[in-house]
This record gives sequence, C-alpha cells and structure tokens, in this order.
Amino acid sequence: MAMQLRIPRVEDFSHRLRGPQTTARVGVWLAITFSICFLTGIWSHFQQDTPSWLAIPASPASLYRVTQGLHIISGTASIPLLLVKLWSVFPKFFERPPTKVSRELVLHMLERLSIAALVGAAIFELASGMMNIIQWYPWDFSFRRTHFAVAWIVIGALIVHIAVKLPIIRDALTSPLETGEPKDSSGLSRRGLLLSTGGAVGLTILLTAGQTVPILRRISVFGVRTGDGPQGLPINRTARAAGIGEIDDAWALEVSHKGRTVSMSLADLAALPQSTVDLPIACVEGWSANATWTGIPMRDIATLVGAPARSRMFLTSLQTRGAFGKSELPHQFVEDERTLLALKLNGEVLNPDHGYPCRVIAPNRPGVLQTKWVTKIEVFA
Ligand SMILES: Nc1nc2c(c(=O)[nH]1)N[C@H]1C(S)=C(S)[C@@H](COP(=O)(O)O)O[C@H]1N2
Ligand SMILES: [Mo]
Repeated sequence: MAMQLRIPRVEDFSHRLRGPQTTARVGVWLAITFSICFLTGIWSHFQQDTPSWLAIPASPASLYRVTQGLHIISGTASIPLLLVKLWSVFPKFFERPPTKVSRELVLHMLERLSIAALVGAAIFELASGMMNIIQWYPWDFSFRRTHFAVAWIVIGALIVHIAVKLPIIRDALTSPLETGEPKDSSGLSRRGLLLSTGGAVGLTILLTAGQTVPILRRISVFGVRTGDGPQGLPINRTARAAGIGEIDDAWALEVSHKGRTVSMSLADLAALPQSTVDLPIACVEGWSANATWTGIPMRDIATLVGAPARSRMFLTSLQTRGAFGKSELPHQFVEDERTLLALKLNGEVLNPDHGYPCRVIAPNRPGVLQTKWVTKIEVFA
C-alpha cells in the first residue's frame, strides 16, 4: 500500500477544545503574566544598570525582593500558559498562504512574521531565564543584555499581535465558552481545559514561589536554591568557587578618599561602633531570604576618611575572576544608616561563603550588588 505523504492541513487537527474561545482566554492570562514579567524585568535591569536620570531609592528595603520574586514567578507561570496557547493555535501553522501575489498575501506574510517573532522571542526569554536560574550558560553572549533586548521584541510583537487580533479576541471573549459539536470521545470541556491550565499555573507558582515566600519553602521543590545554607542563608557562590584563599592576619581593608588611604585590620573594624539590621538578600535568580546583619554603617566608613556621609563608593572584592568582584554604591545607599559593611550574619562571624571577613549589605539592592569578600573601598564625595 502506497503511503501518501503530504503536508497536513488546518482541518487535520480539528479538536473541539481548540478555537478562539480557548486561545483568547489563555491569551489574556499570558498578556498579564508577560506584562508583569516585562515591567519587573525592566526594573531589575535599571536596578543593576541605573541610567543617570534615575535614582533608585533605598526604601522600601524589600522592594527588589518583591519585584524580582514577581519577575521569576510570572515568568515561570508563563510556561504552561504559553504551551497551552501554542497547542490551541498549532494547526494554523499549516494554514496555506493566499496563492496569488496580492495585498492579502503581503498582509498574511506580515502577520505570520510578527507571530514568528513573538513566539521565537517569548520562547527565548523563558528558556534563557530558566537557564540563568540554574546557572547554565551554553552561550557566549551576555545574558542580561540579551534577555533585556529580546524582552522589547516580545512586548513590541505582543502589542502588534493584540492590535491585529482585537476583533477576534473581543468576539471570542464575549461568545459562550462551550460551542461546537464534540468531535472526539474525551469528556473534557473548554471550561475543564481552562481550569486544568489554571491548575498547572497554580502548581507552577506553588513549586517556585517558596524560594522567596518563606511559608512555601517546604513545598517549592522546583525552587533552585530554597535550601538553607550556612548560617541559615543560601549561598550564591562559595568562597572556593570564587577563588578566595585563606584569610590570614595580614588581611586589611583599604579605604581611600582624595588620595588619603586608611588601612584597617579585622580587629580595627570590630572595634568600631557596630549596628544590627534585618535585611534580605534578593538574588536576581528569584530566591531571597531575610537575615540579621551586624557591622559598621557605610556612612561611618565614609566619615572615617573625611568624606561626607552622603558619598559614593566603589567596592572591590578579593575575588578577581568574574564580573561580581566589583560594585558601586550610589550616595543614597551610603547615606542610609541600614547600609553596612557586615562582619556578622545571624549573630555569628560571617561564614567564608557569605563573604568573610566583610561584605556589603544594603536595603533594596539586587543580590548581585551585595559584594562579598570586600577588600578595598574608594570613597567619592
Ligand atoms: N565577590 C562576590 N560577591 C557576591 C557574589 C559573587 O559571586 N562574588 N554573588 C552575589 C550574588 S549574585 C548574590 S545573590 C549574593 C548572595 O549572597 P550569599 O551567597 O551570602 O547568600 O552575593 C553577591 N555577592
Ligand atoms: Mo544573585
């Protein structure tokens, strides 16, 4: 018997659960999660790479914890939504374009192109975000810059897509959910399909939100770093992974301002007046946790070298490889009395993996800027 090979047609996929009523409703949810993800993503980018016209406030202290938690949760929740939405429109992939060169054909091609851009960019964003969370970088480009750039493609193509489909969307949302003859034997209704999709989204959230919401910690098995680390706080990168050797008595912190340099041993630092604050570490990868920190207010370090309390600082870590060994502390953070050069975590001397002998901790900062193993501070008025 000869097998007939042919490209499938739209009709070959007919399934009564597909159709605009399903697609539009899942689409509304996807538009919501993508918008949250986009806005919190732009915010995160600005917190790490602040444009000169923007001054990130030090309060509320947990702002970044909330925005970045939302970023990761809305991104993760988008995955089941995107899968169901793609399934619901999949047959359209086999739609034949108009055969004659015409205005219709041009419009058809433009519409297909914008959808290709949207789907491609959306999949790229979700996949690269997930890979960043598990710290797997099988690429050469800068994750953050690329993730940021492609986000604009997603949101631009999404706006075009919604505008083009608006009549269909409006129709689908106002027409009854259950229409059309059952075409197969599965007993699932559209309502049932939407409810299971909602269930999958809820489960995804439950399984990931625990990395930032403490009461969910136990059930969030998908959370990458929900586990405790030393001193009750997860570790982003261990001292060994950062190439930090033994800290001996020769260790000293160098603080400089206008050509004047003060060198301080750990004993010198411990002899200065100490403050204790509760502040979170909020990693860009979505995990966050509160902790109690004890150390010297950065503003006191500034005044120590004759600089005003409202100064800027450049911090240098003992870590020389990688991009995380340096950070800048804008003046509103130096001035804030909660910003510390921390020597202790949860009542104990910093564990080497948490930045011993000293690390910065400031309110409302992405974790990546809470530099560990600080060895040099340059103060600028
Ligand atoms: N020198 C240095 N500081 C660093 C890092 C690093 O890799 N090197 N990681 C940062 C990141 S991404 C986070 S989330 C926090 C985590 O702090 P913790 O490991 O003490 O929890 O440290 C930050 N400080
Ligand atoms: Mo981080």
